Amino acid sequence: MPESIVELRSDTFTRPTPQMRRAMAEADVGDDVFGEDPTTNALQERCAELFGKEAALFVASGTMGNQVVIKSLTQPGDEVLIDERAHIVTYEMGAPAAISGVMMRGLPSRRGVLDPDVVADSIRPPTPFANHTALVCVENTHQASGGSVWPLDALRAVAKVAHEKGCVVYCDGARIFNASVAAGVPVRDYAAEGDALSFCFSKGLGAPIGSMLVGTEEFVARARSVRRMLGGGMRQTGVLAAAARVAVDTMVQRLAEDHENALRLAEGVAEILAGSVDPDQVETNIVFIDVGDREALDIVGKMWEDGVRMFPYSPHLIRCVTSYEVGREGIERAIVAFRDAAVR
Ligand code: TLP
Repeated sequence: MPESIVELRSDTFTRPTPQMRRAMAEADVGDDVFGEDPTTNALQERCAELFGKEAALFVASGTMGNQVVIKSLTQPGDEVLIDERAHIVTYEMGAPAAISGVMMRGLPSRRGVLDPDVVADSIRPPTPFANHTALVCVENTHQASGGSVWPLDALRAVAKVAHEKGCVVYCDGARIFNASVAAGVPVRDYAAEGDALSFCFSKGLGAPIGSMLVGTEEFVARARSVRRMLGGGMRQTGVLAAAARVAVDTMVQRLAEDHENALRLAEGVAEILAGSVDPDQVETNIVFIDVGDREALDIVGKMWEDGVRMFPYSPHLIRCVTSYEVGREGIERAIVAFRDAAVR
C-alpha cells in the first residue's frame, strides 16, 4: 500500500509487520495434517493457555472457523440461535445450511447483545415434533453494530440460560482482543462463558492469514476432523503460525490506539455531518457513518480519488475500520476528505 493511501475499508487490509515476515522466513515447519508442525503446535498451546481452554486448532479463516465449529457442535436439522445481524448470518454464503444442514434462527439484539430472556424463551428442547435448539452463537465484538463489546455480565447471563437449557455456547470472537483491550477484560474471562471460541489473527493483529479455535480436547479433536473434511487441513502451516505468534505476542495492547483513532474519526465526522455518527457509540475500531439521503457510493468514490478508502456498507451507510496501517495523520486526512466529498 503506498504511503499516501489511507485504508479504512477493513482491518483485514493490514499487512504483516517486518517482524512477522522475518518470523515466517525462519519458521520451523512440518506437516500439520500429521500434527507435526512445531510452530503451529506451539501456537495452539499458547492460545489454549491464553484463553484458559484445554486445546486449540489453527484454521485458515474466520469463516472457516465459524463453519467448523457449527458442524462440530450440531447435527443436521438442529436449530442455532444467533443475533439476526451476525457475520455468520449475513456474510458466510449460507454455509450453515449448506455445510451443516442447520436452521439459523436470528434473534433481535441491542447492539449485538442478546437478551437472556429472549434466548431462554426461544430455546426448544428435543421433542419429536419441533426443532431442537442445540447451539447459541454470540459475536464479540459485534461487527454490524460498529464493533460493540459484549458486557461480561450480559454474556454470563446468556450463557447461563443456554447451558441450563442444554445448549452449547459459541463465541465468534473474530475481534475478541479489541473487546478485551477496550473493556479491560482478559480474553480467558470471555472464553470461560462459552464452550468454544474463535478469533482472527488476520484483522487488527496484522497477521496475513489465520484464525484459532479454542475449547475442550474433545471439541478440538472433532473440529480437526471437520476441518479436514472441508479441505482445511494444510501442510507447512508454521509459516503462517509464525506470523500469528508475533501478532498475539506483540500486537494486542496497541489496539487501544486504533480505538482512539476510531473515536477521533467519529468526532471529526460528527462535526461535519451532524447526526451521522454518535461518538459515544464507538467502543473499538469500527465506525459507521449514516449519510442520510446522500449516496454512500458517491461519497466513497470521491474520497477514493483523494487516496482515502472507506467501505460503502449499504446504500446510505459507510463503514470505517481503523488499524495500525492508519496513524493519526491518516485519520485527519480522512476527515478532510470526508468533508470535501460529503458536504455539497
Ligand atoms: N469480517 C469482514 C467482512 O466479511 C465483513 C470485515 O471486514 O469486517 N466474524 C466476524 C465478526 C467478522 O467480522 C469476520 C470478517 C469474520 C468472522 C470472517 O473472517 P474471515 O474474513 O477471515 O473469513
